[in-house]
Amino acid sequence: MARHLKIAAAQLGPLHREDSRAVAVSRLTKLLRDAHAMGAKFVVFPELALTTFFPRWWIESQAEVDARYFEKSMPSKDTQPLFDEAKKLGIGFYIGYAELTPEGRRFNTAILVGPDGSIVGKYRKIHLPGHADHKPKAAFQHLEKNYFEVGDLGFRVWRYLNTITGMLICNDRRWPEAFRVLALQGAEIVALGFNTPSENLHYPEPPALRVHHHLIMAQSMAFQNAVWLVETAKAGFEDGFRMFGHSLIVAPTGEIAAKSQSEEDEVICANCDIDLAANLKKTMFNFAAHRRPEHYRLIVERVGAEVTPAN
Ligand code: ING
Repeated sequence: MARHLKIAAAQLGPLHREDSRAVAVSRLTKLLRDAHAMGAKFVVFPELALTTFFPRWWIESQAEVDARYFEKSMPSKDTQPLFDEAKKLGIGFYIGYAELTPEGRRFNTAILVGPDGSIVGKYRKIHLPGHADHKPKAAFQHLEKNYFEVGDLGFRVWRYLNTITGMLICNDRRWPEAFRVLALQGAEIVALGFNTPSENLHYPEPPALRVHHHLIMAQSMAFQNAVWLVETAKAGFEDGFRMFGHSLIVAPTGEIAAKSQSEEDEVICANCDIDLAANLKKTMFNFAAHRRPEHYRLIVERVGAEVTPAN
């Protein structure tokens, strides 16, 4: 009998600089109830789901950044209502937030919360895009390298809701190695929240092309690693800066099982057959039978590309 898990991607529309935690939490809680009404048992919220995407702003004062955008504890009095509602409904969830540790370290973090409200696992974003310096001439900043440290917890999976579930965040979806490390640990589900600007910071890239990239990456990463991939956007115009939606639930076959239609608060849901990947993992993507790591050494040893031709 194949295992099924009803999974929802709970997409958030814009959060503006002035929006309080309470506003964010009340919208997240409503999305949780909507997902529950659809029968979902696992809900994936976006990256940095409690605040606006603040890395688009250069903020001189670290104290201001910490006070306005980082969580000193999780849950806190502001976020406890979300944990309480999830426990009452018996729903597990993934949520992304900016983490300030007691030691004063800062990460772009995501957690897996069980249906009993306990924190099962934590992931700290490893692929930080953008830049660390202020670019005053740019239309907007992308300062994740300035505000966050590279994650120090690695790419891990957890036993979760009778599945093996791993976590990633946003830019990680552009790096095949991240998915492969999870798949090599037996991942059956990958949960990934994202905030992706519709405009490119560096050159005039057609917005439709950015969405095309998002869609082909999700389908190929899910298929090549035979995992269910749930990617949830925070979207819409945040203080005038647009981010795209296209939240997705992608099957291990690479087919899109559900996709959001708006750039607002929106829940999409799919009844995922967790054993759908069984045949793929036994044949086409039977890693043990087909992979040849002895020929992959450059992937680990070399960081940037270097021209080293055989002739
Ligand atoms: N956002 C974007 C992302 O990787 C980005 C940043 C967009 C980088 C397009 C490169 C190209 O989807 C986050 N938050 O990583």
